[in-house]
Amino acid sequence: MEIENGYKCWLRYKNVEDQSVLSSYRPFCRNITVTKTSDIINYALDELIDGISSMCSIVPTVTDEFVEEAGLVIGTDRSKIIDIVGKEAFESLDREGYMIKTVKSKIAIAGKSDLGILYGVFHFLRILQSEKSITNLDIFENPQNKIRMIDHWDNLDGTIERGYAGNSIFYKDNKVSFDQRRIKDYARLLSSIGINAISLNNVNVRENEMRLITKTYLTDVAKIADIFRNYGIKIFLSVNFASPTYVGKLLTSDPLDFSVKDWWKGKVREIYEYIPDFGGFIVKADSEYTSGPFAYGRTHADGANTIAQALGQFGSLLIWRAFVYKMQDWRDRKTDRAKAAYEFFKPLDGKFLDNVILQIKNGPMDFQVREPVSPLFGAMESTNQMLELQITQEYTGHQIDLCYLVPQWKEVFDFDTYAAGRGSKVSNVVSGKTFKRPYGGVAGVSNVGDDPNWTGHPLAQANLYGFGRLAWNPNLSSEDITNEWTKLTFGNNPEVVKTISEMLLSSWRIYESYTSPLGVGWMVNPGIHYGPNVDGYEYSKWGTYHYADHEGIGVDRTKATGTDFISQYRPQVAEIYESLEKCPDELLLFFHHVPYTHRLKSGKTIIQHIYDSHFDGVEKVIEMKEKWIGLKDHVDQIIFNEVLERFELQLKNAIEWCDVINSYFWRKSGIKDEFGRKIY
Ligand code: GCV
Repeated sequence: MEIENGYKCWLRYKNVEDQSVLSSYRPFCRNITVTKTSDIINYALDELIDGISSMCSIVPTVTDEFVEEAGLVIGTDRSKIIDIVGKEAFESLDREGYMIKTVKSKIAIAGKSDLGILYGVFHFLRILQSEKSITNLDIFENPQNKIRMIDHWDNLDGTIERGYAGNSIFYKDNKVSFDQRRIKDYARLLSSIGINAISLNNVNVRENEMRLITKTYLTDVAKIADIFRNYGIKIFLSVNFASPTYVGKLLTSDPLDFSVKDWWKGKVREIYEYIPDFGGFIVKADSEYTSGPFAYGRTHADGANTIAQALGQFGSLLIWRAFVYKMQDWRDRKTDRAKAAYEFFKPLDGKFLDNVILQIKNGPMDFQVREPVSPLFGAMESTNQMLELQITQEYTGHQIDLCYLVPQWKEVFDFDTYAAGRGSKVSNVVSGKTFKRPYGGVAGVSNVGDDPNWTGHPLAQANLYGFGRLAWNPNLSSEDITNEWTKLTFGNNPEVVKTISEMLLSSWRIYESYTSPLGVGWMVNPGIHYGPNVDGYEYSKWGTYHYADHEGIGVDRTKATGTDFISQYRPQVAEIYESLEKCPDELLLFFHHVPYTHRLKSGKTIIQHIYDSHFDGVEKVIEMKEKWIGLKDHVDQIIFNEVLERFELQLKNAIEWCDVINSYFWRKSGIKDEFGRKIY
């Protein structure tokens, strides 16, 4: 028997166990008619044949002619397919959309493009893996976001910034170095969840990585692009704003200098000789010591537009990050880092070229366990926007602690910005719908490395899966995505599916409960961002403070008495956050400085909430661990052991957090725990 170590993730294609389901599948799966060929369709066909052979133990025959017998029909353009799925519906498919429809003894998988077929095939295989009925399929899918992207923070030396699953799968020893099969499997995994873009290197583009856009490296980068192309995934590269100086040896990188403009144009032309469908660049400028337009007295629009113009020659895109803020003095109580992105970018609305997309992190600070949604969403009516999420668990447990982020991301997508009246959800703003923008989408910072199971913690695969599914359709529910992933990965045993799904769905709140309380954030060990250190960032330059003293805690960001960050939101939202009564408990300390005796909506005081939630978090981790132990006979051994090991580490971490946080606040406040539990 093959030993499962997690490498196949959700594409395991295990035998269909239910015999009646199996016999209903076989007639449909015996023949495949494919009406068109292309590289992408051939890869889709390979996947379909592999999947069917392995799940249904039959090898389908493939023809390019319509046959009378039952079977699958896949293709884009021929009238017979359109007859099956219906002309009207077919016409309303987008370029990447697809339909799957059962009509009598045939199932058609139809799309307007090869890519639609590929996505349709993966969807069909998902149905078989979940052992659902296929006798009456009527599926119509268009992606909600044009760009569905994975951002790697990989460095050429093979390390990964904020990587928790081994080294890079693309680079080693300052060379492009990869295992073809592995990259192909990665492309399959990504394409199966609808990802269509990937950025191959860290947004912190240091000296070595600057050379990725030179001849020395482009031949190899092009080889990676060749693999991803077959799965409909375009390659992007992060570039340093000062490349004209460092790479081009120009005297300046001033974006308004003609030699600089020409340099970018020439560079883009050169890249296109290697990668004819190159997606574009990502730029992190003037942020955390990276170079940028400020050095030349220029705005971010000046900076972005020069590079975008060069990319525009080929219709490709510039993704410009809004994560811009300045270092500060902790004594300065007026400056508020949360305000920075809005202050820099809002005045530039309407000044960016049409192929520039502003990539905005979900929160105004930095991927904390809990923070509000960035007010920049919805503030830039005339600018393309993209949401940036962090799949890799920098502040959320390093892929040691279980922290399934889909519920957090759902809250972000569903957040109402009120930018164009009620119902202007972040999902609609970033898809381009709200302001009718040509481009938009979602990017996730990758959690993948060269660990045999890709993500280190086997259950962290669910974050990658969930990210892709939400990028395709942010309206999917957390529960549906979670059940789906669990079934594809662990099979259809209802007890197993229930236990693992519940574990995943509760894990973010559990992680939140034993780490920093009520949205205050940042009580982590500086640099590594794992484990408790309440004052680790309190007297630093990073703008990340909690202001705890003997009376109270929290950052006053109100208009009335604080930094007035709250005014960056539309009035309907600002009014809620400004009010102590209306502000949601879980964000209270992000927006308000309150005494420890302040009562939350839950009826508890702040201090008692801190004690209770931390003790409770530890209990919950113990429960999760026990539940996992209960699955021993139903989960592959390697995976079982790896998860168990991590639960043991998570428990240690939770206890450490609980004891450090509770002791700190007991010592600061002098207020006892109502239940007299052990605090140090
Ligand atoms: C790539 C945070 C992380 C950095 C990261 C940065 C960013 O500050 O700690 O490692 O740098 O975000 O998103 O640019």
